[in-house]
Amino acid sequence: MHIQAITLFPEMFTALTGSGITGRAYKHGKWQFTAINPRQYADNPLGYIDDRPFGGGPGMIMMAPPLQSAINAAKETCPQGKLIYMSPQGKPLTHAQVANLANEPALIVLCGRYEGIDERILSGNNITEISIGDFVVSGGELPAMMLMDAVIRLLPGILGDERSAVEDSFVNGLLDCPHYTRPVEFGQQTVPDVLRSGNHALIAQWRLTQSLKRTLTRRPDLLVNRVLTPQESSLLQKIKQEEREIPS
Ligand code: 9D3
Repeated sequence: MHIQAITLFPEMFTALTGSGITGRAYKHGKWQFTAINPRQYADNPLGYIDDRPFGGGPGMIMMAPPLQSAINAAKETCPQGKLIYMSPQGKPLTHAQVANLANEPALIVLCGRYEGIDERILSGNNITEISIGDFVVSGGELPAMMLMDAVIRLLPGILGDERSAVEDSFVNGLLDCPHYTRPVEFGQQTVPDVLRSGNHALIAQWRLTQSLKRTLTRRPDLLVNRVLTPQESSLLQKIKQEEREIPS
């Protein structure tokens, strides 16, 4: 997959090309990255690409002409690239959407700064607007990098253990269970006996129960839209029963 970022801060993306799983995959040629800086298409010698908003108000707006030139250049390199604008006005990113994006041959990710971009870039191009959640960050670069990281780890041959992608939280719609490793005793806290019992059916049931409990208390919204298996339903019933018997 080829990802092109349109950004005033190309150097930020070295976090993805240089480190961790995404960095190793990049070195192995599993994905390609190029950055286009709209500043190179500025029509003035000082390289300004922003201007004051019509109608007044605080902050600056990224101008349409240099952004359109950058988009055109990106399309030239990646004609089949899906165009994405990281934006607080977009639909919040979901794992299902990440999985769909992982099937694209190329992505062109536009990162905004200042108060945003001239609306005519959005109306004049086929652009998908994507947010990363209901909180404010300073620009589109970190959101773009989060999207890219999520997509890249789903590309074929990236994760060492292919199972970890399948068993992720959100992939199965429940939060993950607690995990433990050595040592068995850590201060006053010990590893739950069941995990050292060697009884794999019992371990699987314990893990599923923990996942259901956590999802019920921390993210009940996830359970609303999820179809439960008969085993999950009966475990959940038991959990709710216990809650009524021992009120916290
Ligand atoms: C006062 C209006 N604000 C819009 C919600 C101004 C504003 C805040 C932050 C304008 C741009 C930004 C920069 N944010 C992004 O570019 C961004 C973002 C975000 O702030 N939150 C969640 N997802 C995203 S994707 C891009």
